[in-house]
Amino acid sequence: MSAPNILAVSQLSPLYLAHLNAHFTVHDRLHVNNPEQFKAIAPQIRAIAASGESKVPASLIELLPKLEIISVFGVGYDGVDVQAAIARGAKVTHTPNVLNDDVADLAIGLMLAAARQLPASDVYVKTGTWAEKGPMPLARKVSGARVGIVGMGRIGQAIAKRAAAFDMSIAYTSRNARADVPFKHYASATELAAVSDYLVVITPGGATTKHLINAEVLKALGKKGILVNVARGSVVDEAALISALVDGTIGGAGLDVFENEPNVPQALRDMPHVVLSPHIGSATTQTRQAMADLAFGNLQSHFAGQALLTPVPECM
Ligand code: 8YV
Repeated sequence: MSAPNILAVSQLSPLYLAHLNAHFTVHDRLHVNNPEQFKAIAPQIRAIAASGESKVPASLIELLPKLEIISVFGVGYDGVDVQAAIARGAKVTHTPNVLNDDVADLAIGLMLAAARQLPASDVYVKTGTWAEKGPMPLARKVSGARVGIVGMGRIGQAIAKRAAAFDMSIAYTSRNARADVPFKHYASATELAAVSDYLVVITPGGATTKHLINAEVLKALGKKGILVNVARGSVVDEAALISALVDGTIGGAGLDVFENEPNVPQALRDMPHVVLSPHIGSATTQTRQAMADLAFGNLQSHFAGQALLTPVPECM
């Protein structure tokens, strides 16, 4: 029997692609690169391989009558129309847990970098400004401060664990209060921001959280507050954030995700009190390998007729 045909819908990690190429017939972005050829192969596509940032809309799913599974290399699957997949009889899988540590590490890293002005300090030394002008302006303290976590899922809890080691007081907001965490729950992001020095966003993307962090939340965070986003760019109203940073409504930001990646507004790139990274939350060799193994493992299990390793909750 020939290897199942798989459509890679966006540029995938070479680690994931290596597994796919060894076991399947992979059509890498054929729908974009060669629509004519794609039309011919579409009826034979049995799986989609995607990344956390991929868009898999209903309009694409409808073109694939034999689609059985969408395996996302990433925990977030907000770009996938899960209901359309289910309607087609296809399952969706993702890669939870294996990236919790890395994303939480980066959240703390961005918080420290923004508060302690690490990128500016680096430039200060390397350009000889230290020798020229003397000590740098003072920064803000992280240890013992108040952190508000927007989203208390697996990664939110990993961030809280790290924040606790910094003696931070921890509170959170999420749709429902959790019985299994000891932190104070706030019903809204605005209420949480009002009692936070650092607001860390780690809630899923998608329609329900779009622009959850808006002008009102930023105002509540206040002029000494620092926003950290390691979730999805869509969760923060980027225009409102830029205004808040420009007029001093908030004190600074550490951002790993953006509304229109990989395009980052020039205004954010120009601001000295903003620290940016290019969506690297899970980008370590170890974690990306674990994600590749799990994303592939889901496909392998499916085609072997076994239970999926990590289906998304809607497909459990
Ligand atoms: C990856 C992610 O950046 O897990 C997610 O939801 O966004 C990330 O881990 C992505 O899937 C790799 O392209």
